[in-house]
Amino acid sequence: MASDQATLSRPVSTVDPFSHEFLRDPYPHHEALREAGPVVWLEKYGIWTMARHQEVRDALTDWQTYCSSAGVGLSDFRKEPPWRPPSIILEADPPLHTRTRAVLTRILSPAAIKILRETFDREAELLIDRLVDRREFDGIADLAEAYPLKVFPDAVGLSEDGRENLLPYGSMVFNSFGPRNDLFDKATANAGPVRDWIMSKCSRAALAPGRLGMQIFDAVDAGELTENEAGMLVRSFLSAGIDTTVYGLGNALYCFAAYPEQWTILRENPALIRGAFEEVLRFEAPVQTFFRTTTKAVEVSGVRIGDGEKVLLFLAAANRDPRRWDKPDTFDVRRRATGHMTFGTGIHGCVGQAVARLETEAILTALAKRVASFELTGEPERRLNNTLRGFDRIPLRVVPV
Ligand code: OVV
Repeated sequence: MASDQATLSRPVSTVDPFSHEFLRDPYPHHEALREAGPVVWLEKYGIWTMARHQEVRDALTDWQTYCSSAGVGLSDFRKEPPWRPPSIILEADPPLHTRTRAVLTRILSPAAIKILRETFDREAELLIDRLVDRREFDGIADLAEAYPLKVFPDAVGLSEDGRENLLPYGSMVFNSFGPRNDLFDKATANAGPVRDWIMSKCSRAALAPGRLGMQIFDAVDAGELTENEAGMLVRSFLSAGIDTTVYGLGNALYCFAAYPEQWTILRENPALIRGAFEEVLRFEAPVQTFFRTTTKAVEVSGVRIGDGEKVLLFLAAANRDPRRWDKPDTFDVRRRATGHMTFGTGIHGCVGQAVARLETEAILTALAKRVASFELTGEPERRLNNTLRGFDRIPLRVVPV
C-alpha cells in the first residue's frame, strides 16, 4: 500500500507556507507549487496542497471527498481537540451544514442586502468626506478597519461597547487555521477575555430586534435551529464578517495606490467598480487558503491521496494560475475576474459575499466621487496572518477631485 507507484512519484516541496518569508511574498512560492504538479506533498507538515485553478475548484466542488467537518485548518479535529467549539456552518458537512446554511442564505439574501444599502452608502459617504477633508490618513485604521467595524456590527445588532474585541477575535480565528506557530501564539495570547466577550454577544438578550443577529434567533422560533445553534451562527457572523472585509478593503486601497492608472480608469467609468472589486479579490486575495480533509482515498491527476489526509487549497495561487488567466500578475480592473477562488465555490462558497460587495462598492463609489488619486506617504506595512493577506498600515494622502 505505502509503496504504491503513484505515491512514490508524488511531487514534493519542502516550503513552509506559514513562514514569515512565504507570507511576505507568496507569489514566487505559488508559482513553484503550481509548477511542481497538480497536487504536491508538503514535507514540513505531512499534508497535500493544490495550487492550480482546476484542482482547487474541483476539490471545493467535491465536498463528499473533501470534507470540512475535520476542520478547514491544518489541525485535524479527529486527532486533536479544536481550540474552540467547531463552527456549525464552516466546519460542518451535510446534513448539518445544509440546515445552517439555509438559514444564513435567507438572512443574507438579495432582498435583505437591499435593505442595508442605504445605511451602508450613507456611512461610506460620511467617512470618506471626513477623510478627504483630512487629506492624510492611515488607509487601514482610519478606513479599512473603521468602516466595517461600524456598519457590520450595527447591521448584526451588536451594542457599541467592547467592539474593540472584534479584530483580536478575527485574528485568532484566521491565525488558528494555520500551524501552532509564532503568529498563532501571538494572536491567542489574550484568548480568554476576547472569547468570553464574543460569546456574551451571541445570545438573544445581547442583540437588537430586527437586525441580522436576531433574525437568526427567529429561525429558532420557526423550528429550524436550536437556541444554542442560533448563538453559534451569530458567532460565525462575528468570526467571518469583519477581518475578511477589513483585509479586502485594505488590499483595494493598496492596489489603487500602487496602480494609479487603474484608479483613473475606474473614476472615469464607475460602472467598473463592481468588477474592479472582483479583480482586487483575485489579485490580492484577503483569504489566501483553506484546508479540506479527505473522506476516502482519491486519485488526483495520477497521484493517490489517502483517506483522512489534510489538503491545503491555495485559493490565492489558483487566482494567478496562467492555465486559467491571461496575464495573471497584471492588476486590470477591466478584466472578467469572476471565477476567482477568493470566495471559494460549491456548498461552502462565501455566504456573506453580497455584504462584502455592498461594503466595498459603497466605499469605492464614495471615493470615486471625491478622490482624483492616492499617494503613499510612506511604505505600507504588512500584517502577517496564517490565512489572511493584508496590511497593518497604509499611510495615504488623497488628492481631491
Ligand atoms: C468563513 C468563516 C471564516 C471564519 C470563521 C467562520 C467562517 C465561522 O463560521 O466561524
